[in-house]
Amino acid sequence: MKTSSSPYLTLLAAMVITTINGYAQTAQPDGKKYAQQPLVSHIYTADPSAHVFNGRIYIYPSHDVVTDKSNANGDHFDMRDYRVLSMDSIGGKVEDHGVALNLSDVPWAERQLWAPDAAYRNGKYYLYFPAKDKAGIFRIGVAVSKSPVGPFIAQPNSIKNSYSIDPCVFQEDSGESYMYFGGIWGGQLQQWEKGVFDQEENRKEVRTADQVAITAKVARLKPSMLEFSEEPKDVVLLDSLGKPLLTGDHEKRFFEGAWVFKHQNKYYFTYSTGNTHKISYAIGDSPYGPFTYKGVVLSPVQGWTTHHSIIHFKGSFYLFYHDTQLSGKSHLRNIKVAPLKILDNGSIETVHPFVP
Ligand code: FUB
Repeated sequence: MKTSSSPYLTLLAAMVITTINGYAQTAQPDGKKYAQQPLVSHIYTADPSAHVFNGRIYIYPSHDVVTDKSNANGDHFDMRDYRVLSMDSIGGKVEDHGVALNLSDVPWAERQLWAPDAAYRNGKYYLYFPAKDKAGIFRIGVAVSKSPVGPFIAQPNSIKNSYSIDPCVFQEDSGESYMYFGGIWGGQLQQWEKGVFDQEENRKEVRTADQVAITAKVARLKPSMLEFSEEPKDVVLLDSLGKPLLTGDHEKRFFEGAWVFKHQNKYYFTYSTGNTHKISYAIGDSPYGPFTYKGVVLSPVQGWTTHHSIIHFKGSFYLFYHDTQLSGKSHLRNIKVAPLKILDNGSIETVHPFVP
């Protein structure tokens, strides 16, 4: 399925194309060369949550749209549907399976279908997604399908006790599943400081720089995959001295976009630092944490946001992320994939989005 929008034309107008080592490389206006190219260019895509189901790679991205809205709440991220992409190998043809879920088919949601994730259990696929409800509050919903590409049927209500954005579902081999979620500033997490949504408290920072930073939440899911089985808890992020990361530590503290995976019996909590534009990681011994900050997975890309996922496919790790190569506009993004190296000591080699 294709759409009529043509971000590629915008790209051609804005970028210089050169050829290096036989590969077409597009360069930023400042001459920097991208290390990877967009996976698709017929639609704008962001927030790629990739999974391997039945040996094939499925990507669940946000579907960015052109809009003239713009404000600090992120209203320019005005997405109205989800489409699923898939490929049988890294570098293989990317198939667009069309619309998998429409905003108009989610009874509780009013606008802004932000970064989704997906999971499989007992013969069914679950699409988890944030959206603003009719009161303008971000909640997390779930929709179900028998196929990884949908169509997904939304549950009538958002997940009870869910709030904020960016759900990520991590599953143990046993099937036990945990949802991580949350995002500050436009993601509203700071508006839940008092345990209920505070409409007035829409400042970016509600804690002082020397206070422990607001962090992501985690809750185990019921076997139905449709509800939390417990109250969401804080994902504690520690520095190398074992102290919680502080609000003023914008280089390291959690902003949004959690993604969790397990490697050599350790749990990797990876996330975006938002306004310092990094994807970082922290390691722990339990899906609940605490997680100790270790370093940077992805250095800043072109664009304000980036958002990622990590898969293990045919013996190698891959990092999916987005930048704004096609449009040069912060709300019209395109997804990419890069090889990811995890060293024998468990540390991640930082991926750089530009060729040195
Ligand atoms: O796509 C909208 C928002 O931008 C996502 O929810 C965030 O993670 C950021 O990528």
